[in-house]
Amino acid sequence: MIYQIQGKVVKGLGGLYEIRATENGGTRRFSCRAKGALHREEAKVLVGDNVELKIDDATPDSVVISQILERKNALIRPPMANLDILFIVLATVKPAPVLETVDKLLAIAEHSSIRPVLIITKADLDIKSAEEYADIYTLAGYPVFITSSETGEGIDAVKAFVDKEIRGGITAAFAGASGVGKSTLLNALFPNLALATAEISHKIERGKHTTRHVELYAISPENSDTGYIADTPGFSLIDFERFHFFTLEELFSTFPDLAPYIGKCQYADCAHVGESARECAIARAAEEGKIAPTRLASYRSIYRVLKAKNEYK
Ligand SMILES: Nc1nc2c(ncn2[C@@H]2O[C@H](COP(=O)(O)OP(=O)(O)OP(=O)(O)O)[C@@H](O)[C@H]2O)c(=O)[nH]1
Ligand SMILES: [Mg+2]
Ligand SMILES: [Zn+2]
Repeated sequence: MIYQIQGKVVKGLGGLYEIRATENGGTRRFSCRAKGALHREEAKVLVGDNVELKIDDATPDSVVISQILERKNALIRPPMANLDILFIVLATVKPAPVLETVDKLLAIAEHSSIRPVLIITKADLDIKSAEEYADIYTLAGYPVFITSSETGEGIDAVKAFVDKEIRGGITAAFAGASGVGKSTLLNALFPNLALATAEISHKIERGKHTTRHVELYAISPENSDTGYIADTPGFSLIDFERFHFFTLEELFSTFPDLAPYIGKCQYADCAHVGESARECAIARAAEEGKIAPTRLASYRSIYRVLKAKNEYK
């Protein structure tokens, strides 16, 4: 008999996918490939996808992904679909964060209607920086956790947030640069995971790309209504020149902390990029400490790239 069931892609590696499905009240995992059309770049299966499996129980191993069900959203980095919550992880030092990359991730999450949450790791190495970064993102209106997997600081608070928010099919992911401690923190939250971690390189103070693939973990594996959380490979660059994330016109709406000042600049067509604090309400707000200067700098940097892209077209 040939029949179809639905499941969720929890891992994808070299064209082989792992699917978690619920059948007759129990959960089952399938390892399978996708049908031809779903290998093409524009229609590729992503971790987090809800899919339809075609199963022919006369022939063992004849399970195939026959269809990708409608997506809420899809990201390029980390390559995932249907995210509800994105934990953006940055370390105080080793590696020092690039706030522009953090802000780009935030903007992409906003644009995809994904709830962003910031996690600052390695507070044990530099508590002053931890508080500085926390202030920037608290001011911007985001939830922020300061943690240390070394001392255990903040782990209970993150765990309480996860227990409360990630259930009933909610899907979350940890994202951020290599070496910030994503896998280490996930291990602290869920000791059963036993994910591989590695020291960062001393010479270049960069992570070693220890996690190599995106994998989604069911938080209560025995429960069909579980939430999911993903560990993802670290990345250092989010390239707006090369990839399309959103348009210049959409940029402003991805920085919600700038929104209160819209319409208050001297000129209606103010781009908030080069104007003086006298003319631009957003520049003024940054000077007065109502907006973090680094946030405005990131906005301006993305603006310039998207603007240049528009002119080149
Ligand atoms: N001092 C200190 N070290 C930490 C902390 N969290 C993680 N580390 C260390 O940082 C190094 C990198 O941790 P990982 O968990 O492998 O980092 P990752 O973000 O998963 O890196 P990728 O998988 O490469 O993306 C390891 O040596 C950890 O022990 C922390 O809170 N404090
Ligand atoms: Mg890792
Ligand atoms: Zn302005």
